[in-house]
Amino acid sequence: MKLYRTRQGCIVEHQDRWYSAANFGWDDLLSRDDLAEYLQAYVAKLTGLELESVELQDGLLAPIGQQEVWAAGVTYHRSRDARMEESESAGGGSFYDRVYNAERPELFFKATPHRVVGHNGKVAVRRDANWSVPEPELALLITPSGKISGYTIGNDMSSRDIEGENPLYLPQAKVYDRSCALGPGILVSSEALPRSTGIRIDILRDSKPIFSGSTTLKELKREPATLVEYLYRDNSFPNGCFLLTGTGIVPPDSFSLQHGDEIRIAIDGIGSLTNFVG
Ligand code: DO4
Ligand code: MG
Repeated sequence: MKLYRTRQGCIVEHQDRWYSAANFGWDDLLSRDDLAEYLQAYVAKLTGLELESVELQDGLLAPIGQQEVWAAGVTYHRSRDARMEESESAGGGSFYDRVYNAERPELFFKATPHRVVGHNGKVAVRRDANWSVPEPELALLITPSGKISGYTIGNDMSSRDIEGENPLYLPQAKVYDRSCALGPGILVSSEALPRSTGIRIDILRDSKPIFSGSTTLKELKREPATLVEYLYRDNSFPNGCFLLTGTGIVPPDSFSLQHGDEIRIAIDGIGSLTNFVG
């Protein structure tokens, strides 16, 4: 079952059928621990009343209301390696390795809702950065009580030169207007995703592929539930939150995003998120 936030209100997709749930508030739905069961009971009552046609492309919004977005870092070996290289001259040779192996994960604040764009929206690169990359990540939807109730696709846009210059610059490398994309919708499920779940990115410049990469959740070093447990320690989220789980795909060092680039991120079972740099 998938849940979309649209200009016409919430829309539920279940077994290839589409149902309007326009009478529900987004934040109320996202706060429910029983979201999957609740929506299933809702659509069961609506049999025969599904939408005739759904024009999602035009009306689709980022699947976020009042939630904060947080992110985990250095949860894949590939990210650890890339970070150690980019921060070598700042003495980063050891601290990324140490956090990769430590019990406590790296967790950082990523975005407030107004910094997030949805499917087909424009993500930004900082004007004072000269090495910018997208980070394709599985995003968890977590309820106020700390339950994982769904999944979406996240793009943790990052300025590698700023982050590499000094680790204390991480918030500037990560948090700015349109630095985060989420969508297209939410896969509503409290089941863990299979480890074989694939994550793929394709970046196109002038409609031609310039970088592609893929990984699977087998490479994710931390359990999503453990990341959530650390995030919720002495921290409350009245409307729930999204947690990006880290990137396992890093383009070569020669690559930096340019205005007009198209970024496509796909995660098995969830869908495909497209954004443009602008
Ligand atoms: O440690 C810096 C950020 C790491 C990150 O965003 C990632 O691994 O995805
Ligand atoms: Mg990241």
